[in-house]
Amino acid sequence: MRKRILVASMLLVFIASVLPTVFLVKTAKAAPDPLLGDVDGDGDVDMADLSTAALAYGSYGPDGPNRQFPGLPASGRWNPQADLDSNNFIDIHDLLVIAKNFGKTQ
Ligand SMILES: [Ca+2]
Ligand SMILES: [Ca+2]
Repeated sequence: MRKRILVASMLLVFIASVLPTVFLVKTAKAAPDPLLGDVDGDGDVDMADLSTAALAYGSYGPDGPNRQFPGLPASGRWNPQADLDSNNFIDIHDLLVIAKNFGKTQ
């Protein structure tokens, strides 16, 4: 009889220790993937994103591993959020990312 009580007690302790972990795993939400083309980060791809990227069109970032113009500082209109392909330059490829995802929301 004592052995059954001991086993039941150990089982209860085990369940009590595991239950919060199971609850946390079920309720935890993974962070959503970033929405490609969402330049301003508001959860959709719309004209605001396109106009922000268009204002930065032709600008380039500071020297970096993907630099386009070695030795030059970032141009005045440089907006790293609009550099959607991370090549340190805002060009048609960045606008195409927005066009492909235009209208999408998270
Ligand atoms: Ca947006
Ligand atoms: Ca780019």
